[in-house]
Amino acid sequence: MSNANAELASAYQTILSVIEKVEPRIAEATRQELVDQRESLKLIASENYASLPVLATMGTWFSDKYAEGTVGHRFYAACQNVDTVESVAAEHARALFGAEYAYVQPHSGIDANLVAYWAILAQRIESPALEKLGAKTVNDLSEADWETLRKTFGEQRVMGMSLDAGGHLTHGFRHNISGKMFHQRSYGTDPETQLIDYDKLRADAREFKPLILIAGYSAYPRRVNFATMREIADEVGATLLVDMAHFAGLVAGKVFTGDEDPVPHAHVVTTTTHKSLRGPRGGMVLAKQEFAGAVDRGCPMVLGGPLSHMMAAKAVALAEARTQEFQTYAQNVADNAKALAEGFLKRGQKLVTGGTDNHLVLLDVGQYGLTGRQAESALLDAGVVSNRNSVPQDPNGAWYTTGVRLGTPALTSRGFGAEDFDRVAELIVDVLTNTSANPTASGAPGKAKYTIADGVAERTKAAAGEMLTAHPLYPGLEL
Ligand code: DSN
Repeated sequence: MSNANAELASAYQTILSVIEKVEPRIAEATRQELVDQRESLKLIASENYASLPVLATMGTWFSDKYAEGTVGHRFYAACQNVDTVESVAAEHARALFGAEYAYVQPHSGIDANLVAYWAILAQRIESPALEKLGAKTVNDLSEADWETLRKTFGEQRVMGMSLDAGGHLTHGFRHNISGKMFHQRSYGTDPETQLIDYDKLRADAREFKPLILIAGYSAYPRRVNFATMREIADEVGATLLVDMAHFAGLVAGKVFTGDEDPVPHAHVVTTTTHKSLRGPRGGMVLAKQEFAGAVDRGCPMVLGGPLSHMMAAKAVALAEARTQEFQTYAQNVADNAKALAEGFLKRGQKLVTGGTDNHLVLLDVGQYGLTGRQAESALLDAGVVSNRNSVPQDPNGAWYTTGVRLGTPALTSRGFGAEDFDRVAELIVDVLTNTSANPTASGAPGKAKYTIADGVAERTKAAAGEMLTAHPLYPGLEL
C-alpha cells in the first residue's frame, strides 16, 4: 500500500479532535484501534487495511441520503448524486471482473447472498409460475395460487460446502437463515487429501438435485475449479452461485484466471468488498444478464435503503483494484501465503490439505494438545491476531476447534514479503511450542485454559515489532 497522503493524515487529526468534543470515548477508541492494528500481526484471513481514500470516502454526507430503488428509478427524490455513485461503482465492478451485471447495494456478504438466493428463486421459481398462471406480478395471483407459490419457495434445495470443510455459514448451515429457507445438503472434502472430491460432489448433486449449487469458502486453502462446478450444475439443472468473498482480490488481481475465475462460469457471483479486495465493509452481486432484473429487486426484497457512502467507497476501492499495482499486490498475497505455508511445513507443522494455493493456511494445532481456541488466545497474548477455525471432522467442534486460520492479505498490504512470512511462521511455531493446555479441576485438559512459558510472548512481540516498524501502517498518520 502506498504511503498515506499527507493531506488525509492531517484531515484525520482534525476529524478526531472534532469527535473528541462530542464523545471523547469514541475518539479515544478510534485512536487506540489504530495503535492496536499497527502493533499486531494481523493474520485474520478475512481482514485487510483499506486505503485512506477508501476510508475517507465512507465518512461523508452520502450517509444522510435515502435512495431506495435503482439508478434512475428511485422511491425518493433528489437521488441524482447517488445515481452517479452507484453507476460508477457498478461500472468499475463490471470492468474489473468482466461481469455482465453488477449490483453494488448489499451491505454485507450475507446480504449479498440473500439477494442472490432471492434473485435465483425469482428467476427460476416465481417467473415460470407467474407465466404459467398468466400473471404479471404476485399481485395478480389469487390467494390460493399465492399460497401455493409460497410453499414452493420453501421446498427448494441448495448444496454448498460444509462448514468444517471450509464452507460458510450462509451456504446452508443449519444455524443460518439459508439452512432454514432451503432443504440443504453439504459436500465435504476427501478424508485423506482434504481436497474437494469433484466426482463425489457430482454424484451427490445427481442424487440431491439442488436448485442452487454453491461454490466458495471461507476456510479452504485451495483453489476451486469453477468450470467443473458449472458442468456439474448444468448436468443437474442447478444454478451455480459462487461466493468469492474471500478470494475476490485474487480474482480482481488476475491471480485466479481461466477455470479458477468464477465470473465467466457462475450464473451469479457474490462477494464482500473488504477482504482480499481491500475495499470498504460491504457486499456486491455480479450476475449474468438473465438474472439482472431479479438481482435489482434486492431492495426492497431483502435490503433496506442503500448505504450510498459505502457504495461511493466501493467505487474508489474498485478503481484502485483496476491498477497494475493491485495486480502485483494480489500476486504477492498468494506468494506470501505459499511462503507462510512452507515456513510451517519445514518446521514440522500440520496444515489442512498440506499447504495452500490461495491467500490462507489452516494450521492444525492438534499435535500440541491445544484447541484452536487456546492457540488463538496464546497467539493474541503474543501480538499475533488470528482466528480459530474448525478442521475437517474436527474433534473439538465449532467453538473450541482444532485449527487456526491465517491469511496474508492484511500484512501484504503493509508490504510484508516472503521472508517476513517465513519469520511469521517461525514466531507462531515458537509460541505454540511453548504453550500448554492447563488441566481442569478433574485433571483433564481444559479446552480454553493455557499457559505460555515465561518470556515467549515478550520475545514474539519484540520480533514482530521490528517487522511492523519496517512496514508501517498509514505512514505519516499521527493521531
Ligand atoms: N467472517 C468472515 C470470515 O472471517 O471469513 C466470513 O463471513
